[in-house]
Amino acid sequence: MSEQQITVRRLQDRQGANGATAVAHPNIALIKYWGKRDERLFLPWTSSLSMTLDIFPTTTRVHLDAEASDDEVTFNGVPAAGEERRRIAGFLDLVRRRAGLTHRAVVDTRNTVPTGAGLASSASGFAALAVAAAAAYGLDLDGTGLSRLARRGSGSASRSIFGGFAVWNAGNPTAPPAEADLSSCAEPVRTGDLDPALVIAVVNAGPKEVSSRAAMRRTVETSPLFEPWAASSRDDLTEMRAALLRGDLDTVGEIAERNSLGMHATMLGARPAVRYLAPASLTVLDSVLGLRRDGIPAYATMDAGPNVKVLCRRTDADRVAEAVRDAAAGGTVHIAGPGQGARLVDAGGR
Ligand code: 2P0
Repeated sequence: MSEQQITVRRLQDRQGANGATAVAHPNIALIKYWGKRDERLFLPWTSSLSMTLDIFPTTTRVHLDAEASDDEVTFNGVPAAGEERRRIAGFLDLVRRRAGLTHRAVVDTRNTVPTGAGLASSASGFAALAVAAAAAYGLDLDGTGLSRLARRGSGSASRSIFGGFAVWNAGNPTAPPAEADLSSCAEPVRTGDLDPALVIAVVNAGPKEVSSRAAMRRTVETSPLFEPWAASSRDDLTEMRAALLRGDLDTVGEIAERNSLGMHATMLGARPAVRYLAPASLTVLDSVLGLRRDGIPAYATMDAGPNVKVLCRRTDADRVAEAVRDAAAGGTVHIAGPGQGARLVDAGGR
């Protein structure tokens, strides 16, 4: 038996198995992540802040296979191929290097969120994969370590390691990459009394034409609006943290709305422009203004897709959902509250 096989056997004995299963939820950013300063290490230009949702979980099982010559990845039972598969295998290589193992893995992911529609499927996906792979390969990581690891799969996944509200720190932009790598991870955000809901209007669940990764790269490289937005986003974060702490949902919503519209402005300024806003998105944005005119505090945020998420009080969520459903004619509407962070649900070997 090789030294590596002995190591894996030791892990198996410790866990009683050679696999682990994790669940993670998507998050919606209220202060957006848009733009990397280091693409290899997934270091962002600015810090971001999000709410982890209690809907659309991803469940991922990672199982080591000593005999396999390659990783085997399935999404909702369908074998993954191309870029999707390459991203997972690259992430597993990172975990293997840290664990000092070369065993391939069988990865089975079940996603309940429409993939590639700007609904953060990569956040829940890589958060669940980080937690399951770290356990399966025997890495002993706390929340900070898991967040740092999840970031290397997809930036926004660093935030889904934590429940409720989380901030992903950009890390010191002048520090050498290895040092910034350590400081760029998420942490929970303290809040005052809040009972928030996010009403999600899915106006189009199909995959987008330009991936968020390509869109943010183009924005950073070509949009004259990027730097001013990044500077104002740093101020937005400071103000939002204060508003969260005093339980001031209206100010949180106002900041979230301007931060998101500003992010979309940076994309519209890119050359060529990236435009995720669709006619139906604008109709939903109008309905949010209408709600506010009627005295219902509701604030919109949008990601790399045409769908609109509306922050409001839990007690207003049904009324907001009704207005948004009328506006998003033909679309679907979901109500989410704050959800739990990523966690292991079973380290068994089935
Ligand atoms: C966010 N988005 O903060 C922002 C707002 C989209 C708009 O994080 O390249 O899939 O894998 O790090 O995390 C989407 O980008 O990008 C995203 P990568 P990711 O939620």
